[in-house]
Amino acid sequence: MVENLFLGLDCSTQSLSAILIDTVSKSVILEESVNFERDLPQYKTHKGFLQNADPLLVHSPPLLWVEALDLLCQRLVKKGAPLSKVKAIGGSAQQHGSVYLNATAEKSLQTLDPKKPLQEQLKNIFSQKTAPIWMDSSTSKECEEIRRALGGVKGAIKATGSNTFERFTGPQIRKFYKTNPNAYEDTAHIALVSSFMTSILIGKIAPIDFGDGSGMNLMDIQKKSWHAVSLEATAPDLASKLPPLVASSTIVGTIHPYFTVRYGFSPKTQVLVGSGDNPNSLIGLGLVEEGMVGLSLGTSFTYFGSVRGCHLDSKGEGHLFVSPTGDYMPLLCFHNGALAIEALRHHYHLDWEGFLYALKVTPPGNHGAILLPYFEPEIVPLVKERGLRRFDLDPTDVKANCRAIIEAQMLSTKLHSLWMHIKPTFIYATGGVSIHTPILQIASDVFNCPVLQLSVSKSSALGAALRAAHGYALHEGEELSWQAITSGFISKLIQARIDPHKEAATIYEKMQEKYASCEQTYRGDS
Ligand code: XUL
Repeated sequence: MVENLFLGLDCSTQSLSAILIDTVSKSVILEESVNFERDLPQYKTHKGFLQNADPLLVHSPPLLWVEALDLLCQRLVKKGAPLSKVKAIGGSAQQHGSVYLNATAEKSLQTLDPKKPLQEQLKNIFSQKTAPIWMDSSTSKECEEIRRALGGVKGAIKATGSNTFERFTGPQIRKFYKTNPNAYEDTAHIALVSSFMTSILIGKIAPIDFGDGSGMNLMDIQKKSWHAVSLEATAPDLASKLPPLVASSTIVGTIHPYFTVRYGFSPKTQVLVGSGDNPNSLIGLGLVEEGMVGLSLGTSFTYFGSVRGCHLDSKGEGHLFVSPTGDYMPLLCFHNGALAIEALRHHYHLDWEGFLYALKVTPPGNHGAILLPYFEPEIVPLVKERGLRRFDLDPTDVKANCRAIIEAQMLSTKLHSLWMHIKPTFIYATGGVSIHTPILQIASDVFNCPVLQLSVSKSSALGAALRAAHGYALHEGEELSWQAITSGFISKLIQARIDPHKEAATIYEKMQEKYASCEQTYRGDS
């Protein structure tokens, strides 16, 4: 039986997952996962991060990820995963988080002894024992300082693809330098979560790829190199602590003997540069051509796609990342996604059945009723204080309120994504809320575009495995199209296709203007 096996690893906020794929049969061979809170309770994390009295401070211990890697490999071996046949490994990780390594790190990584666990050998390589992660929002001051040096919001966007954001790595590094200058001085290398995990696999400090580099406020989004002015504004001597930036198809080394001896990987196993979970997920959903967009309906909602041109969001609400395909990946992240729907359901004492029934018996356009659902402060549009606002909507009309929240979420997504210059041909929907087709019908009608409902829970790990397959083929001199790599996998994941209803689409087209003016009124008032 001919097989071509590739392994994808994803170090997310709450777990480390593996997915093993065969690109000949286009199938997932097996999946395995380590849950940080449940499986490694000694690190005392809650949902993968450390509880802090200051809710703005969100850190995780990187040693937890180190130990999780050993545990994951043990579980793969126990399950009988054919690790000796894996040709290449691709890594994915939560974006923006930073790991601070001291001068002993390089040697410790190089000389890993297969007889001892990773955790024992790597516990002293950190110049800061905890890593700030993407949920940290304690760096407003540093954002302001770096933004000013880059010439304000527009300057920051033009330079790095995004306005300065609290969770982005540059502001985090600046805060570390300001609050702990000695530990900063002791830092020889700064890694992202993805490059840190890759460094362990290859036993040396790994480069950062253009995709994850775009989430740092430190990379020149056009030239794809470190941005000198931003580095200067962030911390002294920063260039010497950062690894090189490389394209996300780059093979960065072969696997360290630690993994061949201990877990049976082949010494020939190639390791691809790691990338962020969002760029990986773009590949895991098969969004490799312009016009294909992803709508991830989780706790927060994200909307992203693939475009050729470097189109920036001059309002600074969205981000532009480099895609693994070499094109660009615009992304919007809405805080009030599923969490807002849950809050509304809770308010009206409705279960999901009741909520979906309300969508069924109310008409598209909701007779012009609009609800702005800021149960939590919102990222897009920027709303700093939580608060609801109803326009032509009676708060006691439960059913109309249910329809209004979904219509507002979709109209907002459409309105704020205009800068992306993407006319969607298909919307690929994932995430917990996407199992509800009446919600996807509203998305389809608002965007006047078919929505494909996908069943995939580990799109980032799958994307990492597919990236490994693509990078390996390139390395072997074979030019494989992204379409050829992804299509066989993605077609198996499609559960349903939801087409737009013409009349509803016309109603929403007209409603867009009213929705925009309601948002403006709210922001003017608040
Ligand atoms: C994107 C972001 C999150 C993390 C989650 O900018 O902050 O999607 O990557 O892991």
